[in-house]
Amino acid sequence: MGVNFVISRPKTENIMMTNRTFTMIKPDAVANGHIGAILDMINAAGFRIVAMKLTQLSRHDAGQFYAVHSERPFFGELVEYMTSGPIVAAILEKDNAVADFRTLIGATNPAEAAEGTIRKRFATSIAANAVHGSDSDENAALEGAFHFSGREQFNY
Ligand code: IDP
Ligand code: MG
Repeated sequence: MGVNFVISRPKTENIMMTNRTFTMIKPDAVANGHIGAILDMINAAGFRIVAMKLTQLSRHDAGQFYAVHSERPFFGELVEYMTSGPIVAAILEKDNAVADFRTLIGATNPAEAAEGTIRKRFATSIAANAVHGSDSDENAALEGAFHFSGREQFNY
């Protein structure tokens, strides 16, 4: 009566999880050779990497990803910058992931970022601020799904 062929999938897509956030290591930090140091800080803070890739945003991608900022005066600069070179996109897992990751990265403006944060250490300006971190569980799910299929997200 036919064959039941079932692929075991690591995760169901589009389920909002409170223990996941989405990050990008931005073009300045990649170009300056800081991928390894930033991933070390992420691991040391207790986050597990459940999806990751080196990629580059097209202007269309960046416009979509940052659509919420399209009316802001810095939008053009932001799209230019975010498309200027490769980025590392990743989904991270930890209890309270969104809030804890925002604490780890520090304030948007590196001049205001706390000591010991990723932006304090690696950001070069308010635009080139080394890393992205989702601001809510809903956006974490949307941003993760923007970059990764369900099959690219792991549980381990
Ligand atoms: P966030 O990344 O800390 O959440 P947002 O306000 O969401 O900060 O802004 C998104 C990104 O836009 C920032 O990370 C930064 O790269 C860029 N950005 C924010 N404010 C400015 C600005 O005043 N000038 C230039 N770029 C900015
Ligand atoms: Mg934001």
